[in-house]
Amino acid sequence: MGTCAEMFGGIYPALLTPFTKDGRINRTSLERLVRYETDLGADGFYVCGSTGESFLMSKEERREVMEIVKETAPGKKLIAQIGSLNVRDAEYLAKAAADLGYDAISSVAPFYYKFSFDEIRDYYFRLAGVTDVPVLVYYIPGSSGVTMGEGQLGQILADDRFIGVKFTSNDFFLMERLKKAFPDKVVLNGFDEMFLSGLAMGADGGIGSTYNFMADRFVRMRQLMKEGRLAEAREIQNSVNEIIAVLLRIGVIPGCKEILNQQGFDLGECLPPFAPLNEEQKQLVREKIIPRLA
Ligand code: MN9
Repeated sequence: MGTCAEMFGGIYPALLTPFTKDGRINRTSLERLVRYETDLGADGFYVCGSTGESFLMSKEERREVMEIVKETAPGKKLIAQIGSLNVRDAEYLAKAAADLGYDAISSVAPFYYKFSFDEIRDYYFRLAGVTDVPVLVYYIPGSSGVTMGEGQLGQILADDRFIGVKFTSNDFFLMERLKKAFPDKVVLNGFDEMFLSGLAMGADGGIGSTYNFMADRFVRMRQLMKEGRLAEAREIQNSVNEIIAVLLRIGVIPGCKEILNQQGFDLGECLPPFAPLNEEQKQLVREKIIPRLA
């Protein structure tokens, strides 16, 4: 079987969710997107993450996305982000992931109410107990507001039901400490613009928004790093970061959707409260990003 690091190491797009004009899930576009990213070399998919706008969706919509992806990506490693402040919704989605045959579930830490660490740990253990599907901790302090230290994350990771962590933080010291303490668990880098830093500190791959349209570049960087070809890998990181710098100005998720829309996909717009991009922002995508993807 191999370790969790071996089984789950790889490149996972944090899958975007295409919506129709009236805000329903666009099945045709979702299937096409999953196939496209498979062709770009994705090892699997992180379904209903932040990038998938899952915190703006109902549990039924999230289940629907999980089902479509499962049908469209046979043989790919599938991780469903089921985290929700409503723990009953999270449990419903954990069961859905099990029914659909997902390889892992993942959850952001419970946010907003400033829960204690004991409450956060109990939340994770509760979700791990709902089904037999193993769990990937989603550590994203910048968005969730929940910071955990090495000892705290370690308490969760020490449990056999946890396969590792999706690490969306630039605290690479913490990443290194966790990987050193748990070499067999998988660490997946979360910030695309710092992908090489993550690999250098021990990450086994990554999960990212921008992999939706350039997974191939991350696959290549990972391969080059395995071969010790840092200078070539950094050239690709530089090329990727020219694009991400623009995306950070206009908004990453609406921006990723706009890139793919301009490439002929029909992903629609983000759900409110995300605002639609204005003409100036679309122009930036057209002039500063699309030519760099050729
Ligand atoms: O999945 C993503 N994080 C969030 C990880 O969406 C919060 C990243 O891919 C970032 O969007 C990206 C830009 O900062 O690195």
